[in-house]
Amino acid sequence: MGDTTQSRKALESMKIERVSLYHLRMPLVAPFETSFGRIDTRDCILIEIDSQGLVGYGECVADRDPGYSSETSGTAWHILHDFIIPAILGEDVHNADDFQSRVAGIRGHAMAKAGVEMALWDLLGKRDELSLRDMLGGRQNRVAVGVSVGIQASAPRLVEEVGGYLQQGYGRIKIKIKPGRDVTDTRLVRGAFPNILLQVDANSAYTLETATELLALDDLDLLLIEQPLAEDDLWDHSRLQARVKTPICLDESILSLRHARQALEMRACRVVNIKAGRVGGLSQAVAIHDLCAAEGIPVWCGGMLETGVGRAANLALASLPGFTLPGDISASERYYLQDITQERFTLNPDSTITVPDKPGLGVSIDRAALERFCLQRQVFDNR
Ligand code: NPQ
Ligand code: MG
Repeated sequence: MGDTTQSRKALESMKIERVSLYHLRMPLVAPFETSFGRIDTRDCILIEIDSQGLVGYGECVADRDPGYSSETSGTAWHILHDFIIPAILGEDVHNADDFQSRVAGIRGHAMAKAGVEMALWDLLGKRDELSLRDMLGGRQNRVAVGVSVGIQASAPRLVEEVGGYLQQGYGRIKIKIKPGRDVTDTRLVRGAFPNILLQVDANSAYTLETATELLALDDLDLLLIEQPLAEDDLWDHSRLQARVKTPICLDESILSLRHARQALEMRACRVVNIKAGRVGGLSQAVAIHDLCAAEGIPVWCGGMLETGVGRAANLALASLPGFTLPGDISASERYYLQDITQERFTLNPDSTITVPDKPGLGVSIDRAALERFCLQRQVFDNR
């Protein structure tokens, strides 16, 4: 009986009647600096899909500049406008897999695809009255989280900043590093807070040669060293991992399930950061989670300074059982004074955030905030 219901739902149609794009620019509460640059506003594209009386939302996490990734809000707009939306508008899209097969001929542009896939999950959940957590196979009601701390003006200033987040209740700290601002900064933080869960993220700022500087981090009891080398450099990560006992975690390098498998096979990392945007959607993110779980590799949910929409999706994803390390999913106030969701996410005293349990993503849009942050809007109508 259960199987019959499942297959009926899987084949139920979901006609894509209208897609609306909103290019948003969100002011941050404070500038955020990484090895690739400093921002004080965050761009994204909100995708709204109307289908049979329901509305689903998804967030494309590409930023204005190609710093973290080669995708930008501009490339995503182009690919959505010219290729992805024409591939689905007016069509019956059954589920995430059906969507992925319809866009399989569009090479790359993972973040653009992931934003649409998220909106489809939101619609499917609203139609079937299931939360995204339940659809993905999540188990927990609350997920462990940490905070990502940007590069500060000085190392003492960084210690102060970290102290502030510990005060707020964050149980895991990640600090951004770059050449010249790595070992000294990290050592000072470790000295000030000997017992905290601490990790670093270089966002690809080193080469195998310059990474010799980072060998000194091995004595600082870090949870992991995230993405020291280039995105397209799995091999040198494996050479570096052989030289350090601290686990290397790959972020930018893991662009697909295949990359994940090959990274594990060549021992390029011992931990994997999963971001649905980077890998082309929540379905790929779950597949990478499943592979890592089978291989005994811990994973955690990365963050892209998401609005409440993407944050809700991250919480659902991070509730899967293999997400055993705290995610980069902070409270809304870490990044935004005003968000575009009615819901604001707050930190529980045990450094967790509660996973939404309403249908789909479980969030509703604050239309006034959406209008306020919207730079450009376009509607694609098939009715
Ligand atoms: C990371 N995120 O883990 C990313 C990097 C990052 C929370 O550290 C705009 C768009 C700004 C994407 C800043 C965190 C960004 C961004 C940082 C991604 O590597
Ligand atoms: Mg990272």
